[in-house]
Amino acid sequence: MAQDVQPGGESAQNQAALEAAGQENFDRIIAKDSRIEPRDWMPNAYRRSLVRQISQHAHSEIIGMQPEANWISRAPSLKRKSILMAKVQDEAGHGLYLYSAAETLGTTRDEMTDALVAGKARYSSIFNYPTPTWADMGAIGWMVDGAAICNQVPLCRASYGPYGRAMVRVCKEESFHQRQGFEILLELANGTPEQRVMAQDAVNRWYAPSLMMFGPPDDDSPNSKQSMAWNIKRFSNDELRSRFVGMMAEQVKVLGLSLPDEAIHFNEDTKKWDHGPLDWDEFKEVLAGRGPCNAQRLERRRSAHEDGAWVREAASAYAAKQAATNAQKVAA
Ligand code: FAQ
Repeated sequence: MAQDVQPGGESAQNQAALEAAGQENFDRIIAKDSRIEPRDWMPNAYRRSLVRQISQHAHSEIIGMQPEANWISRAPSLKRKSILMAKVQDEAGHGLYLYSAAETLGTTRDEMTDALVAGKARYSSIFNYPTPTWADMGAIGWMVDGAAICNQVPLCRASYGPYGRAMVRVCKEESFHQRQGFEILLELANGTPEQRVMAQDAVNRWYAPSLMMFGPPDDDSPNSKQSMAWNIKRFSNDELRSRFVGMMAEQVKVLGLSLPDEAIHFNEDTKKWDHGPLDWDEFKEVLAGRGPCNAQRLERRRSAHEDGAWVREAASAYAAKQAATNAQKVAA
């Protein structure tokens, strides 16, 4: 008896078979702890989650240039100026690797940038705090880049190939950034009494925001479980935060400064570092766009984007001209 085939039914069946084979291959790659590459089939939710995380990460690097760029012209010596300028340029480079990694997932850089300048995209909470003194450059390097390293070294093993590979280079540069920040603080901590006070004040102000960089507590982290099942994240937010506290608790002794948290201790039962409570209401306020510098950071990014419009237009016109010349050469 002839089978009753619905119009389009055969291609729908083929599609379903392709999806099933794709899912099977994807699951096998994840189970082997191997890598997904841009042309591999991947579930839409995996793609969306990666675009979410990688684009936020890219935006953080770009917005993260602002608090430090603020000090390039005021750094205390030519040497300090050039080191800081190189660091800020590195952050721009990190943003570009990350936008490129996100583009391999099918989202254009223009789409990501538009979301950022429209105030619809997230970027790290940490960059919404002010940098009133030179010691803030030390605290950002030591604590913010230090937290970034703790968080990002495991991301070098992220299951999505382009993201993991970008992270390898980013982490090498962040390690240099952390040391330069530590060295700024070390010099201030061993300087005049006023410099020492300035260093301690910066450490006090950046401590809690840098712990919040790791994201909400595990019980309040909606993305962690799935991200860990997909081998994007390797450790939970609290695990990484605890590791970071342990790292700082040791290094602060070398600086001869202190961390503004008397609850810090190594918990022998859990074998983890514990710390005092954090103000998660403040974190939520910053994420909602109401942190101390959110409006300023976004406005600066918007105006820089508008000011750069002529560069993008010129680059597009040049690319079109080159393409036309090449096409003529091929035709001739
Ligand atoms: N700020 O469910 P989870 C740097 C959001 S780069 C703002 O736990 P997830 C270098 C989160 O997106 C710093 N939003 O989320 C540098 C989610 O919202 P969504 C950036 C945050 O993804 C140094 C919601 O809360 N680093 O510092 C934050 O599993 C110096 C629920 O959270 C990265 O982006 C936050 N702190 O874990 C540059 C690293 N935390 O998306 C210049 C890559 C959480 O559902 C100068 N990203 N949220 O709307 C990650 O590792 C993860 O995405 C986490 C969050 C750990 C940030």
